[in-house]
Amino acid sequence: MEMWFTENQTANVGITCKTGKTLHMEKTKYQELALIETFQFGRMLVLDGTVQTTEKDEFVYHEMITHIPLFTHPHPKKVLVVGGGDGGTIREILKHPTVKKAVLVEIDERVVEISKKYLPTISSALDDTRTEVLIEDGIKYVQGKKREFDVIVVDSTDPVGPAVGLFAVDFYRAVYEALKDDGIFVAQTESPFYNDELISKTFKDIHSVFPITRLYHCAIPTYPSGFWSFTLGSKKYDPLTIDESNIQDIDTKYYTKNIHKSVFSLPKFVQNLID
Ligand code: AG3
Repeated sequence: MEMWFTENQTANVGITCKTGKTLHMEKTKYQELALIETFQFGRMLVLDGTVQTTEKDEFVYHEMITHIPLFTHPHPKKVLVVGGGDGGTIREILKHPTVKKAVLVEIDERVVEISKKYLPTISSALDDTRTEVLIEDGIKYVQGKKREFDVIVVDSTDPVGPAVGLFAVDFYRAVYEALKDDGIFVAQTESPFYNDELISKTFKDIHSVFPITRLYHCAIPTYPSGFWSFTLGSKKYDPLTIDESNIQDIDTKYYTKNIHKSVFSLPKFVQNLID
């Protein structure tokens, strides 16, 4: 018998993948967690029915949420990830030789544990000596910090359930305070096709806090519409005016020196969301 998994991405559209074994399934304190094998994308982490990451396409998201801010900052040393319990963002952060410390604050310890067990290629850097994993509410954690981080990455789920507070202007203000005077913030901000209002509002909110605000995009086959956005807020450095020849060569599959700036060239309907 063939088995298929479907995520309903909107009320009218879904993505369906042929599946092998279900390796794990549980209801954690915060959400339904599933780890399933798919034929097309390898192992897939699903939270509350939504695809979080897969072995085959995770590189796009994790590289793009990381290397755009970290190569915009000339010398990132201390980096915070809010969410991202699978560890993919931490793995990319630790490819930067300047980074001395990467703190991961994940609310759901089961995401970390299950990722370590079933997604070794993604979670590999969670045990690195430069990584500190804290199981707590990222919003509360950030509220207590002042001028501590060079870069803060918000690697959240969709803006429902535990992640709602991560898409709020109060949170962006707290992030601003937690960053050093030349700090940079980035958040995943969903699909321009399906989340247009969210993108407009988030951009406006982030821009009300950070003097430099930029939206960029990438292609992720397993996320809704396959076309994804990130919003960057910066106190000082502008990703569009850096000298790309200073970007060191690191091992990537999506990110390149040339796309560092080109991903900020937006299709007209996306540009319209933020004008
Ligand atoms: N966080 C963003 C996942 C959003 C996907 N949404 C959806 N499938 N409806 C990914 C976490 C990876 N570290």
